[in-house]
Amino acid sequence: MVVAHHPSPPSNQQEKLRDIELPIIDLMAERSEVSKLIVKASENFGFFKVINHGVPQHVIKAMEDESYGFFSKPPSQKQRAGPANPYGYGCKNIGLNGDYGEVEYLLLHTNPLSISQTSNTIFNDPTLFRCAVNGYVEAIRELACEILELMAEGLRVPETSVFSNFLRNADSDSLLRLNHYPPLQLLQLQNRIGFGEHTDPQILTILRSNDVPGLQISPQDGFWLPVSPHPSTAFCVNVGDALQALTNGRFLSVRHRAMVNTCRTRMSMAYFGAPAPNARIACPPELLSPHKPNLYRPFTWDEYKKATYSRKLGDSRLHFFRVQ
Ligand code: GA4
Repeated sequence: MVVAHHPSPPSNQQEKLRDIELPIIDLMAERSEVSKLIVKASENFGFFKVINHGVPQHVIKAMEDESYGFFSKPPSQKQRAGPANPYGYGCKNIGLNGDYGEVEYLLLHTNPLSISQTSNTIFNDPTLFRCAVNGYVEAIRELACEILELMAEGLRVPETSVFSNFLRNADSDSLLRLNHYPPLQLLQLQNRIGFGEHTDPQILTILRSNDVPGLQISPQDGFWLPVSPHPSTAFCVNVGDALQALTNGRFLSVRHRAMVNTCRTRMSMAYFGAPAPNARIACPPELLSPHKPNLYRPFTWDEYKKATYSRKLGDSRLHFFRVQ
C-alpha cells in the first residue's frame, strides 16, 4: 500500500505547534506510483519519509550501537577525534564561522580511507567502528541512489542515473554526521536550538533518528513545523540545494533545524549525498523549456562548497548562483 498524506500549510498558531506527518512513501509499492509520490513530496515539502527501504536492520543497529558507544566515551577521548576542521568530533561549535548549538557530533567523510583514519584516532581497536560505518554508508548510498533514480523517472528524465551518478562517483564528497543532543535538565531551557536553521548544501540527505522528537521544518518563512519521529522503521529524506539547482527549482531544499526540548537524548545520523568536487551541477535539458529557462548558472560542487563554508549556518547561498 502506498501511504502519502500531504498536510496543508498551517493557518493559525495552534496548528503551527502540532506535529506534522510527512508523506510516508512505501518503496515496495508499484514503481511508477512511488516515483510520482516522491516527486510530489519533493516539490511540495522537500521532505518525506521512506519505509520498506531495504536497508538491513542489523546494518542500522550496528551503526547506532557504535554511535551511542562513541558519545558515551569520556570527553578527553572524544576530543582526540577533534576539532571538526572540517571533519572529526565537534562539541557545540558548528562549522568554522562561529555557529553554536546544543549538540556534539562526529562528522565523517564517507571515503573509506578517511573513515579508517578517524576510526584510528578514537579507538584502540577501530575495526568494529570502521566496519559499522562502511557497511552503513554503503547501504545508505544505495538507498539514496535508488531514490534519486525514482526521482529522475518521476520527472521523466530519460537518463535515470543522471542524479545518482554523482553519488556513485568514487570521488563523491558525501558525508556522514552522527549527532548527539544531550537531554536538558532545566525546564527554562526548553526549546533551545540543538542545530540551527539551515538548508543542506548537498544533493540528498538521508536521516535516521531515535524516537525522540526535535526535527522541525520551515516550509514557509516564519513557520516551524515539528516532524514526528515515527515510524521508527523509516528514514527521513530531504532535498539539498544541489538537487534544487539540478531540478531547476522544481524540488525544494527546505530550511530545517533540530531542537533540544526533551528530557531524553536525541540521536541522529545524517548521510549527505554529494557530488565530486569537480562535478558540474547543471539541470538536464529535459527539465528546461522556453517557459522554464535555467534559473541557475552551472557550477561545480567545489565552487558551491566554498560559498557554503565561507558563510554562516543559516545564510542562504543558492541565490548567488541564480541567472540574473
Ligand atoms: C549543514 C549540513 C551539514 O550538516 C554540513 C554542515 C557544515 C558543517 O557542520 O561543517 C556547515 C553547514 C552544513 C552549512 C554552512 C557551513 C557548513 C556548517 C556551516 C556553518 C556538514 C554541511 O555540509 O553544511
